[in-house]
Amino acid sequence: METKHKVLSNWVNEMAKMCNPDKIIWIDGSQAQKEQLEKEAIKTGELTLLNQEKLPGCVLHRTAINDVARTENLTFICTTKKEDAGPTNNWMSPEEAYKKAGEFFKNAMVGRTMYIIPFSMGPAGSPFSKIGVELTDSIYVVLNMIIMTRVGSEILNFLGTDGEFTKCLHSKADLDINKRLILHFPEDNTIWSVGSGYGGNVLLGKKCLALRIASYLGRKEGWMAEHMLILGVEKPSGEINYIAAAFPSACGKTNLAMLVPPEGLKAKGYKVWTVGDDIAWMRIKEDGSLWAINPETGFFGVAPGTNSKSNPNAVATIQKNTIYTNVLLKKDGTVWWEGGDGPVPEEGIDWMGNPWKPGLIGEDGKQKKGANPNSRFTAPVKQCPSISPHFEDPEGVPITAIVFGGRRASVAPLVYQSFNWQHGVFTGSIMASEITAAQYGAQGVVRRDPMAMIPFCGYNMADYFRHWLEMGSKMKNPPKIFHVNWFRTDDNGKFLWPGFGDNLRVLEWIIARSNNEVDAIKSPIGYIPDVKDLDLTGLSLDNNTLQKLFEINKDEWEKEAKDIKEFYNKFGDNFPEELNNELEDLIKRIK
Ligand code: OXD
Ligand code: MN
Repeated sequence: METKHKVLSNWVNEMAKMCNPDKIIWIDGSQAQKEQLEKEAIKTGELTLLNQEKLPGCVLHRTAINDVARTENLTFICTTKKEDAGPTNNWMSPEEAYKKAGEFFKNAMVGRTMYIIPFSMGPAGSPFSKIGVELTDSIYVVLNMIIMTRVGSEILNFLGTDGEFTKCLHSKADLDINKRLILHFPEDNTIWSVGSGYGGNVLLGKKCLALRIASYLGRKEGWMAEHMLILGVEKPSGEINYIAAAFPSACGKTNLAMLVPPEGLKAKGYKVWTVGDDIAWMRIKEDGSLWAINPETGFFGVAPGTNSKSNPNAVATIQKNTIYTNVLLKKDGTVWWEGGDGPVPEEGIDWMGNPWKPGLIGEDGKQKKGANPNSRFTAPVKQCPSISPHFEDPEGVPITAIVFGGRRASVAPLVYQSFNWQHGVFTGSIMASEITAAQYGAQGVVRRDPMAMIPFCGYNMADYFRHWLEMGSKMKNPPKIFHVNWFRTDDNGKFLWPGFGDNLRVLEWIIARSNNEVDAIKSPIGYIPDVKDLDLTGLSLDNNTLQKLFEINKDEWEKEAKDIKEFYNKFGDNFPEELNNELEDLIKRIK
């Protein structure tokens, strides 16, 4: 395979000269080539073939022990001017970044093969889509990209002789954390990632292109790249409303995207359709509405906690053609993770490759986990039983409502609606999520994470907020904006709301509000439901619980407003005045 695209072939030659691979292979997207690569990776131990009777087409991969999550401290936005990266991103000058990483890339592929992966985010030919080419020395990356994106010769054909593409360079190099860098050059439409083998750092179509670079392009070109799931809620009448929702990592995006209606709503005739679980690209169409696609073709989901109760659609999706990363390997060649289905296995090989049994104590005095808490499955979207018939639609789906959310034990009620678009942008900009003791140790610590984009915005977030405001003013029918909190607790730390499938009860109200079908109560922070308008059949929530779910506590909100002000102050003069005004108005209303 070759290309007549001059810029592409020159760039490939230049990168090959620097990385010095023994061989170069173009990924053509064929089944035969994929199988060949799988075989090779199984031979070298990069992959382990799982029980093919029980898990056909499935393999297991273990990353290096110090390489199991995104490394935000080693992730940089490299713009000429520092202020273009803004106060929430790490910044490095392009000159320094190319030089520093260039040293790590030099001869990094000696004795290895460089794979060239042409890929498209979004259906090729759709007005939404963007093309990238990733160079990598990892078969694991190639096989993941084949699931997560549209890969192969077709994409090269589509690119033609002079099409635009994002230049993505990756090398594992020697997986040394001291020589690891994840660099974004939005001005050059380029990504360089070196020294890591972990998904979020190396599947460059995902967080790096589809969020960081795409958010930059979106602002320039007048569209939006967001950290959002997309789902369709089909009403008994057959009408489908699409919702795009942003939550920080580990707040249940994949579970919500694949929601199974609870008995009561199922009996009413509700169905839920999955369009995407992580990323939404959104454009304003001629009809003055916002339309969205999921640019990916796979799920890169967190395994622990995924089971037939929490997410039956995910469990069904990952029974075949799935790459498992850092999970426990069972004796029968199948896999398991904490919070997974079935009994805890009596023995197995843990995510680090060591013999494991329940109750083993690690060096830190804690019980050793069989699977890494951030272990993952990579599986094709098409295998999901709830996949939307519009998943591949090049036109996307029309968005009725945008939902923001976080994990808050207090402060935020179950659901509220913003007063208008500008107030909705404010609502997104004040998003926050609590770090739980179980996860990170510092219980109650709140991290501000506007629109869940703190780790993923490729430019100054003050400009990002302005872009959101401008998008709203360009729309005739902007989506209505809501905020939800599934995680409010009682005084004993017990969740007040059942969550999971029952979240559809809240989505039902959101859709009714968006279509002006139901009234609401005006509160200082937004519109909240009259409880009689929520379908709670089959739930046994007492009055006290309901009251607590919707409580807006003056002291808590005054403290919150102070914290928001401090966060806003980081941005300096560049910050949109509209949002400062919204904050002042909020302070007045809660008084
Ligand atoms: C992800 C994340 O992997 O948000 O999707 O960390
Ligand atoms: Mn994510």
